[in-house]
Amino acid sequence: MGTPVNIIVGSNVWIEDASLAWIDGKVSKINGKEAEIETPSGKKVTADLSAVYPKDMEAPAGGVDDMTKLSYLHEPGVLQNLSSRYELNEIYTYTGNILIAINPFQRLPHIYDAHMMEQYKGAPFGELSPHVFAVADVAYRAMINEGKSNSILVSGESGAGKTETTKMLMRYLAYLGGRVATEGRTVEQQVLESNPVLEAFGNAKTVRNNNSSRFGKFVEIQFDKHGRISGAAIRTYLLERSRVCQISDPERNYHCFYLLCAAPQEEVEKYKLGNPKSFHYLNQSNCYELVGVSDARDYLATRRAMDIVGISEKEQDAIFRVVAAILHLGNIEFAKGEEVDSSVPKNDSAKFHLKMTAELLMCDPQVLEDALCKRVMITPEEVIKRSLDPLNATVSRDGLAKTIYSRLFDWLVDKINFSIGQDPNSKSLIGVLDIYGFESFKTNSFEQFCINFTNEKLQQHFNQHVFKMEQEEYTKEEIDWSYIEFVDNQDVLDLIEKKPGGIIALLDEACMFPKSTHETFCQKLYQTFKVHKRFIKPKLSRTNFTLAHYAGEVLYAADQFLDKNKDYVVPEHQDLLCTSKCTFVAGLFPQIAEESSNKSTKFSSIGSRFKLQLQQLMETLNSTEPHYIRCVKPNNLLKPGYFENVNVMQQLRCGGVLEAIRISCAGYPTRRTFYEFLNRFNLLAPEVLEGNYDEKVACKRILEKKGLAGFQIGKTKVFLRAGQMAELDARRAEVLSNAAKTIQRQIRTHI
Ligand code: AOV
Ligand code: MG
Repeated sequence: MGTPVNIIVGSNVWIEDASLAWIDGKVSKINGKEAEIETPSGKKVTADLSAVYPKDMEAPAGGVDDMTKLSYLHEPGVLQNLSSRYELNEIYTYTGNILIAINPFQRLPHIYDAHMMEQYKGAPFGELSPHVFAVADVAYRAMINEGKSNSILVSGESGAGKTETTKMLMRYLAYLGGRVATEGRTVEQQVLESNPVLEAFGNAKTVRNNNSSRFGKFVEIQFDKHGRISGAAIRTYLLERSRVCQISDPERNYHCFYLLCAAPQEEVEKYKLGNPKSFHYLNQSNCYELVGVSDARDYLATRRAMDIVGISEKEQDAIFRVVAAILHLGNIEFAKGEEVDSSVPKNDSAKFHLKMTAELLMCDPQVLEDALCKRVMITPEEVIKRSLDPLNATVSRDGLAKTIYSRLFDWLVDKINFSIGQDPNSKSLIGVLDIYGFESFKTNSFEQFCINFTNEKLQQHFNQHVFKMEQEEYTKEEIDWSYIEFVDNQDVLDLIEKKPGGIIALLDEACMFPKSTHETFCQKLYQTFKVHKRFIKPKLSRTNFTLAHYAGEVLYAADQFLDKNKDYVVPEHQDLLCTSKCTFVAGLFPQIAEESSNKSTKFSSIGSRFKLQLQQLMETLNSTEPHYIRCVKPNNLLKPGYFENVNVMQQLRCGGVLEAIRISCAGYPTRRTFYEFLNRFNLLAPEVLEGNYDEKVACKRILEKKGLAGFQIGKTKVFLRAGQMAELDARRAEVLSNAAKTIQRQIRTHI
């Protein structure tokens, strides 16, 4: 970013440093293209002049609230600004219209209280300190004034604070668009209380976040013509199903399992639960409790939230009965049966849990056992019941647990949507997106593939708005603009989603072809994308592939891609549950009509369905005015007070924040139509509007009279450089305040 200007001996500069990202120092010598720099600790370092950046010694100690106000806009400047603000607990900083939010990992006093909400209500953007409320306020005002839908996209890596930010946004919107509390539940209350319900069933402790959302969420808040909340719709994406039966230390399963184990005694007894340590689905990890969290209290809170979102007592009982059933199901262990390759419940304990599962799911225990241990094979000649060996019976059991749980989660989402209700007359909405950020682990599987695909999509959306829109606007207005290149990621998107021929399409093909394995799938990928510059075949590997994402390369292990892509409910499981005597359970597994069940061989894929969901999401987003919030995780310790430079830098790069800063500052971040401009600033030079005036000329005169330079006058708009709007506003405030004083004086003299 930027090139060094006038670096001389004595200059204060920033230089790159492997562990701290950037360190500052003073230039002590210059030899040709190299500079010798002395750091405050007395160390001497040499660096190439092109890698030395000037340090702004005038920069305010507490940082600036908008990056566009920095005098030297480069990476070290940005980082220094964020870090010095973070030290003062100023966790929010603007970059033009983008809000950067750094997780404080502690409750900061008062920053989200009612008084704060009152302050931000209707305040012009940028007037008060940066805040999530300000972003929500802009979105709300824009919606009211322009009648256009808005969306707020919150992104960041796991634990960066997306969900907390989203909740604050929702609270603020509920405050703006809420009604005075009347009897009964209000829509906004229900919208807010949907959060604890979904978190209980869709969040879990992971190594990265004690309350990690294991699903993506788009909440669409609908408003009536008076700007009041009139309905809402929640869409969720890709719940992590594997967690239900597989967890690794020190993570946890979904919160609801632990909540239920901590429920009041009579419930625990009713469901024959007890210590979470006794359940296989929970005891694969040694973590049962969370610091600062009471599962018992959260159980009651979840129940209360369920009441508010309109889930009846009876339904709640059924929900927790199903949760308990899953725990018992996981404890059904299998041993070899008498026949070859068959299996039976291993011992009395397994039999007990089988009986409990059947009881809780209200189905026949023998049918349950058969559904777990046997498969019906239909051949043209006959129908054969084939036994499964203990290993396959266990796979069948886990499959059943995952299916039930994901149906339960979908039921909750549907129920909440139904109960909050949609407003068919709503003209505009504000959508809030809380979705997993880019992920790159040591081993990456199908989940990461989908997550990173989402992020590519959102990155493109971001690019298009921040960059393309900017350029298009300049072109349309026919003003000077040296185009800045940005990396377009359409090629990665094509690689993933193109039909036919993209990775998802090839995966579906592989899943439909009975003989394919992950190896044949990978071979096909290697052949097809031999020369694709975003696809890399790792040397020696036969089952891995690397994609060059916008945020970096990610190595995917394809060994479970085929299994994870199959959206398939074993017919025996379906038959078992759709005949449950419990209407709730049966309702989770509606009987498929005879006609379509013949087509049940028709393949349904998670990848393709997800792609479609994403397409719909993008369509919705494209019809809205977007606002971006980038959440940043300052450290991996999840503790307050630590600001890890390299870590933060990496996140700013991945989120496109640095690119956006570069673009918006290089150009003209502020623009106003002539009319708007004159409306606001004519009082700076009222004479320019006298007589027959031309709007364009009048704008230019005002700017010149105020001694501003570097701005541009387009066809319909004035384009201002970073900081110029603030300067004009300051002058305007002066004029207004003088005028007010004069009036007061006049009034006084009249009295
Ligand atoms: P995430 O949504 O981005 O991660 P969360 O919103 O769950 O992250 O935040 C993680 C934790 O950081 C929270 O549980 C809080 O303890 C803390 N935190 C975040 N924001 C704030 C804030 N503004 N004030 C105080 N504490 C905060 V994930 O869902 O894992 O991708 O998948
Ligand atoms: Mg989250």
